[in-house]
Amino acid sequence: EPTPRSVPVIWKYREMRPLVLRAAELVSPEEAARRVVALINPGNRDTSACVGNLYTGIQIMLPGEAATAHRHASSALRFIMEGEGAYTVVDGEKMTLHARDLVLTPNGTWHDHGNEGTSGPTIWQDGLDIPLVNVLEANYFELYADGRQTPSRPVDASYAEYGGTALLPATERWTKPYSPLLKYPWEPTYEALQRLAQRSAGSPYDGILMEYVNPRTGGPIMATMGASIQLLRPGEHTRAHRHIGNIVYQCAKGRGYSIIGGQRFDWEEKDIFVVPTWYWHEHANLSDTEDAVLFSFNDLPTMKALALYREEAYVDNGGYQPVEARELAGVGAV
Ligand code: GTQ
Repeated sequence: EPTPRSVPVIWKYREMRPLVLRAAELVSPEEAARRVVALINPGNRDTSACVGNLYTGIQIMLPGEAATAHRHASSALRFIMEGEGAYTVVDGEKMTLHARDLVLTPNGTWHDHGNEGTSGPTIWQDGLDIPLVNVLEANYFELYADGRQTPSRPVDASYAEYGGTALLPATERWTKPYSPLLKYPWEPTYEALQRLAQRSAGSPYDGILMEYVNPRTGGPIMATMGASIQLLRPGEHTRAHRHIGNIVYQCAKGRGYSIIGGQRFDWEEKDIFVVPTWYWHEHANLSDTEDAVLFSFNDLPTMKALALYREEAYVDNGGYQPVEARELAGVGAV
């Protein structure tokens, strides 16, 4: 059986936030290029990974600060934790960042970040496949010659073209191996979750689970990493399952706990925790009145592309049974 070196772990936001603010006192974005507090899995300290071959870190951008543009073979995503006024520019498209938005920086795209606000720091979670691409010895890194990008497309252009509706621009020819939609704002995401919760029982293992997809293909947002958002109804406690693939969670709303490999981890907003591959896990919403929402990203597209994906449901007598058909039908959709 898979025996991951990574262990389940939770990083509490109230403990991370002062460290991230301290980082902003110690180094400037000019010195650091990327000023990030990286979360390292205690089971695998010699790799800059939070779980499996996934990397995560907390990046902070103070008002008036900006970091230069670069690109690399690694893919990146960001889930915004707090603050107003920051932006990221991806291949000439400037996107405004707001709490709980998901923004993509697919592999090979130029990206730089800044904060034009006046009200305080913007803090976000970065998710990258750096350890995977490094272990495959396929990475490169290139600095942008002109420092920062001059936007060549209107602000939030991909969201105007691809987001918010089930309509796609008919004339567009998109051939790149990642989603043409780069920003998935929070409000419509939460509305979609609530709408689905009204008409669906959801998954016994995940509650109301929705995947952020490439609107062109219906497949995952990027070739190596996927992302999901899930809602647990008041009082909901899911059944346990395990699968191949590592998951990095951030609590977007509410409070609850997850039992991972028999250990309980209590979470509240902005806490980050990981489920290593093949660990049994279940989730519970601790509120009887409010829903709880978990954002997550994962390496499932990698596992599925390599035909390694498997899933098992925990059975009450301590045994297990394979989960068939419906989930496995996803294989090949990458
Ligand atoms: O924002 O470009 O946390 O390149 C690590 C590597 C962030 C970024 C990280 C990166 C970035």
